[in-house]
Amino acid sequence: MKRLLITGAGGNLGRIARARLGHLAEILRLSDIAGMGPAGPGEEVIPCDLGDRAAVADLVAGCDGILHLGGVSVERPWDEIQNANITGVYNLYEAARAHGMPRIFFASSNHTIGFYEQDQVLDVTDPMRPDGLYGVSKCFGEGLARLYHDKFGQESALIRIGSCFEKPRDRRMLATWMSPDDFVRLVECVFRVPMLGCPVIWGVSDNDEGWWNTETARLIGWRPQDNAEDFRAEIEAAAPRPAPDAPESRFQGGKFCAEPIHQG
Ligand code: NAI
Ligand code: 15L
Repeated sequence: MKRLLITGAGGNLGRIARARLGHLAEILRLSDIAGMGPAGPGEEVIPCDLGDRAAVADLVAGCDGILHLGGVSVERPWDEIQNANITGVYNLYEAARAHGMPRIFFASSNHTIGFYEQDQVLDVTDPMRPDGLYGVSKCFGEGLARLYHDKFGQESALIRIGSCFEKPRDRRMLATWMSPDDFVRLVECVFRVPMLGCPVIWGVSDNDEGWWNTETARLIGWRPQDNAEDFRAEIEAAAPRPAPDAPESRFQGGKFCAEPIHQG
């Protein structure tokens, strides 16, 4: 494609995408409210608050695909979540509708279902059980993406990311981890598959331990290859096992389930 927009380009996954996905487009258009440094060859750097409707419309104009990673990525006060993850996602989808409906990778989260217990295996069709305002905002994003698909034909991949870090950081992530390499391969599949539609896909590696039925990954030809089990000994040696009734042992969303409703 000619131009791929990466929102959240200054963040954890945005930096990985910038470094490793330049081959997907002639130009990477990088955007964030955080610092991104100067544009390199084949890059455009455009700071933009997702909550600014006119700026988001300009940002999306001329783009052939959108890797939407930008937004509040943890539990925070409502006003912050509302600006970036509610108004911001609406602004993005309206901008896409006005500018040729470029395909969207929507970074959803396991926190859409965080209150399921860890002994349950979920399908993407199971009812959402968000574990906080952040999780609710990702439920909203998935709902908006589906509305724009059903009403207008907008294609989106709704990727419920588990925990994407260089390595799993605790016992829960032995089940929720997605490696950066699998993330890169996932983004490639989303933008290369001829027909996408609007599937929900668990963003998780091929971990021995797992709570999610990952068969929808096959719809886009994505085969995760890494396995958090490789890090089990390291994780188990690093810290004692949490109590069985602690949120990180009990719920799929882990500690997010014990977060308060943060006030501004
Ligand atoms: P991050 O917090 O490192 O990056 C998000 C970026 O969005 C930040 O650079 C931030 O400045 C930017 N941002 C926040 N508010 C904004 C606004 N109003 N306008 C424009 N930009 C704004 O998060 P990370 O880890 O890179 O995650 C990327 C996406 O994937 C997020 O949407 C997150 O919710 C989602 N996700 C990530 C997971 C992970 O394990 N890394 C797990 C599940 C979901
Ligand atoms: C998320 O949705 C967050 O963005 C990320 O920072 C991690 O906390 C991840 O979920 C997780 O559940 O481990």
